[in-house]
Amino acid sequence: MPYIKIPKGWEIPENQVTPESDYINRRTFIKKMGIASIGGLSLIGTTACAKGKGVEGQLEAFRAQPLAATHNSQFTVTRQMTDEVVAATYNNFYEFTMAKDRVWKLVEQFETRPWEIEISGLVDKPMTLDVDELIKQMPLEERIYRFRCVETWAMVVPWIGFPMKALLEKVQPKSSAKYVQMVTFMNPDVAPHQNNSRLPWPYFEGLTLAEAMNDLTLLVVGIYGHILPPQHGAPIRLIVPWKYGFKSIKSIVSIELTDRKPRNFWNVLLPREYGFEANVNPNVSHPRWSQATERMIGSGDRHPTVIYNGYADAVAHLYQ
Ligand SMILES: Nc1nc2c(c(=O)[nH]1)N[C@H]1C(S)=C(S)[C@@H](COP(=O)(O)O)O[C@H]1N2
Ligand SMILES: [Mo]
Repeated sequence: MPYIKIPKGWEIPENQVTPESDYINRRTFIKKMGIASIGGLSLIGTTACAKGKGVEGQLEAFRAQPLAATHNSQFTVTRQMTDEVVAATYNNFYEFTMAKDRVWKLVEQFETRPWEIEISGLVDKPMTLDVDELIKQMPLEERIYRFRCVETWAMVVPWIGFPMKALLEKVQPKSSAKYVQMVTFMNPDVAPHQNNSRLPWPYFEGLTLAEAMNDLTLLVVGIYGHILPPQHGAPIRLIVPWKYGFKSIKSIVSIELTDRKPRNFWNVLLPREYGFEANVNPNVSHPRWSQATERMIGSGDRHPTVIYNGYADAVAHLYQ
């Protein structure tokens, strides 16, 4: 099992128990002052100068790398699709920054190829695969899914990926496997916020094996018809559309089958605010956000939150 640093209770003083974002804002501010005084300026400078083209210029390079995938019309939603630029400039990727509108810039020096992903633990056929080899072997589908963050914003985007089930069948879980633990890359040289040692990097998440085997659970390698831009968690990330966004771990390097319930990043940081299951539910408020309604990014339209984010038919049986 990859090494995961669990912060002690005293490392998370009560007065820092604020948002998914506010918790880290204060620290980011302190960190920035630190960077300015120790010569991290070159890092910031490179980003600003070399890439003056804006997000459209950045996305051009990805549109030039289309991914062939079968559109699966079973997963169309009635809501309006989120604009690509809106989705690409409003991201949670705390390894880089807490500021949603700055992630797309900070990821420009994040190299997502070559990239290996290790599948290990309670499986008959453990393997380590190059992500592009994996993509070639897998049946790629495009699915339009609703996506809902616990901060109450929502979007509708066309993901390209393959059911996690297809990968798990390849490695053949042993009958003792009950859970799947996933871990994100660790590289503080390119992901500056990973220098914040108060956070239990690298990011980690988990699912029950039944959740991982559900048909909705996707390993995503593309969006809007092309390979995934780094801000969305390139080269490969999870999407579990009936759960709050923090479950959908980005830039995965390790998938491990276990017989013990995995920990998850936000639950370790703030156990009274973030659980393991984290299913979208309008009737269960987060301590700081009512979950009764959600706001579509881009349009700003508000809608009532739907149980399991609208996917009850596919997943409600998992929680009887
Ligand atoms: N490794 C990693 N995965 C992550 C996060 C993160 O900070 N690091 N943020 C999560 C949260 S809170 C959300 S809402 C979604 C955001 O995905 P998007 O930026 O593609 O919309 O990614 C999730 N996966
Ligand atoms: Mo989120």
